[in-house]
Amino acid sequence: METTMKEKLTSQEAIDLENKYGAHNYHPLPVVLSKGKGVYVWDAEGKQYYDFLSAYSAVNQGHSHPKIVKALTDQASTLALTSRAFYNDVLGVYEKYITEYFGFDKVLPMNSGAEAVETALKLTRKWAYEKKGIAENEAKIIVCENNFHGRTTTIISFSNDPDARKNFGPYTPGFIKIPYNDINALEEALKDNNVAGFMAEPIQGEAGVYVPDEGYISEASALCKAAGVLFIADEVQTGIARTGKLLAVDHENVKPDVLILGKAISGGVYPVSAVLANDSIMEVIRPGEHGSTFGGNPLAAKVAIAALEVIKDEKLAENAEKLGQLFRAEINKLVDECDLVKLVRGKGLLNAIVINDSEDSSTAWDICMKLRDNGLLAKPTHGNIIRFAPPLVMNEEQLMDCVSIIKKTILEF
Ligand code: IF1
Repeated sequence: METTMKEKLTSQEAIDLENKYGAHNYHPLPVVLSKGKGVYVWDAEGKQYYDFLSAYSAVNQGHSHPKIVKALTDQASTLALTSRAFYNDVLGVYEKYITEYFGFDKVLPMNSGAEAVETALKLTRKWAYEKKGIAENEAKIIVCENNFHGRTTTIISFSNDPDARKNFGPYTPGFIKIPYNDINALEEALKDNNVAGFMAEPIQGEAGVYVPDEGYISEASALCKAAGVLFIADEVQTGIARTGKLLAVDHENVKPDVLILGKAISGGVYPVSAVLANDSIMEVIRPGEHGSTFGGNPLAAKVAIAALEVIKDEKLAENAEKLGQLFRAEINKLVDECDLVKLVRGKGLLNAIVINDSEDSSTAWDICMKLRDNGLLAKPTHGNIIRFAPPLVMNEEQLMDCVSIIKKTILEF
């Protein structure tokens, strides 16, 4: 079919275009979105849904938040991109703002979460050689099984998800995998003097919202400190108020040596990511040793300031904590009522339910299709787990409306 030039595509036309002209690197739920505002999205035919995925926690501030969009449009029509070949009058202001906001000496600005993870890995290795004295090319970084840190060749080199890894070799060496939430395994791995860092998600998102035992993060951080190893927290998904605190590590008052941020740092209107660390670590990177064309551009800087201001101004961490408690309490009633839902788990508004069916069953997908018909969008992570992560601007009435949609859908199943 010729590419339609008419104003509004139907959902089917949009799907057909993507199928024909786009790489098939995703299997989206069959719904075509064309508008978003706050907790709502609308499809191409104008049907309204609650967004219970928030673009994988990138839209914590709600879709198209007016203050963030204004920052985007104002800066875009002033100065969008200079590259770092020159200074600009916004980046330094942003760097001061974000380092004070999270309590670190310096920030290295990037664009995607994976780029920030790669930056943190390079920083840790360089720190190992130049500060810790590990022999060149011998540095090792400990990671957790069932991790998700992005999709670059190095990152998937330490993934144990066959879909993420298969036929993308040869793989980058220098990583040690240990079981998540197993402090003894970490203690054992830290005996290797060539270990430079330990990177972990404070809650494993993609693995199915695995919340580690109380104390795991603080004990891990303490073990790293004692071993002279950097603790690297990947808060790309759990950060920016999602779990009921500004950062998930704040639940245990842990300050990581290296903090990785992405997604909601921009409220979802522009790709922004960042790596924060203190001078003793960040100073190992010198001019010309790392960067990217768009890293730290004025547009990203302005958008990120606005997005982070919204988090504080609208007390979104507190709201996520309150609504998260309510959500899990309500869904636990459903767990008692029907055996299709095995359990609900999470922190703040990062939650997931485990469906009482085999990993390879289509039940979770089928439930998400019914949820879509009933006006709520969510998607399974692995197999039989459905992640529920609405924008943090949701109010109690909307949440209870969503709970009744979820209950109705599950009980109808
Ligand atoms: C996809 C998952 C979530 C992340 C953590 C780094 C990154 C991510 C903890 C990389 C990105 C995204 C990627 C997106 C779907 C989504 C996802 F399902 F893939 F795993 F959220 F759980 N660290 N997660 O969660 O950030 O480069 O994407 O900006 O690849 O399908 P990115």
